Amino acid sequence: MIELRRHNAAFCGPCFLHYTRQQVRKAIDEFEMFSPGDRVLVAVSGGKDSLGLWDILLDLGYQADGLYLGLGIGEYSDSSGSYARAFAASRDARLIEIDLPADYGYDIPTGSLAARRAPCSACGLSKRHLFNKAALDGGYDAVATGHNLDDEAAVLFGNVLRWNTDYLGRQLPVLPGEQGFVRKVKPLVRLDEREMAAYCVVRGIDYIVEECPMAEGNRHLGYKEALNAVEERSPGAKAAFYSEFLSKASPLFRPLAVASRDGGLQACIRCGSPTTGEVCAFCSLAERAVALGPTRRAAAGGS
Ligand code: Q46
Ligand code: ZN
Repeated sequence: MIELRRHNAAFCGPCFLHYTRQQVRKAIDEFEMFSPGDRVLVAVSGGKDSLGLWDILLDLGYQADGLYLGLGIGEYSDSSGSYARAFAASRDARLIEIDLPADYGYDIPTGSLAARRAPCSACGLSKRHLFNKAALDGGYDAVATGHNLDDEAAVLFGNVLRWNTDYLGRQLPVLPGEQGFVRKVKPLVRLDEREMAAYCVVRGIDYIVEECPMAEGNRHLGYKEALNAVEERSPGAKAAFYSEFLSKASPLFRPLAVASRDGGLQACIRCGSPTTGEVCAFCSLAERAVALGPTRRAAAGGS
């Protein structure tokens, strides 16, 4: 039996699978993420959330292909790639692969060093650009990521702590496609981490359990712990925090986010992506990382 305290319920295996699929279906319908005929590109990391999401979308009958991005983070990347490939093979599904070191000449540790930003910041920037590019190149209608309720609640918590009104206005389960950006959707916002882990166990999906070694010191881990402590005392508090934000507070912040984006976008002179400057943030990061050269890359712990 799988006990879900926030729903005051317990499920057997088959009922739990039904429950998880229903939660994903509800999120897709409620936020109009995509329609049955749309082609969806699922960003897979080899972890429980993204592989579980891909599995659910395939079972719900969606046209979902996977996209794996090799980040060049040592053994973690080698291992996570194997899980993604094994899953794709087991479902006879299409997996597109991009390798940051082989295809773009740098890895995340080097990117972080070059940009003088935390690894997760250089990583997030690279992922956003390459997911979007792959989706545009492949003619996909949407990019789906495995962000779950815990992820979204932690990001929300961080944004509220600093009253980042711009980010609060943009923190939505769906970001519409516009001006060279493909629609981005998060179909797992109604499911938490524990539920996704249980889903993979019940379905027999092998996933990488180790966390990315670069995540250490990531502020969101602390926010998750804080929210888990609240959830422990008040089951359901985390889901309420996030869902009530979407229904009651998010509309108030949206105009602020729109205003901050009205800076006028133009095409990056290197890659053609929409950007506010001449060269987009990705191209500028890649240039600086490649310029560090192999010696610095090795020193940074990359490949
Ligand atoms: S992969 Fe990349 Fe995450 Fe690793 S470097 Fe940070 S953002 S922690 S989801
Ligand atoms: Zn560019």
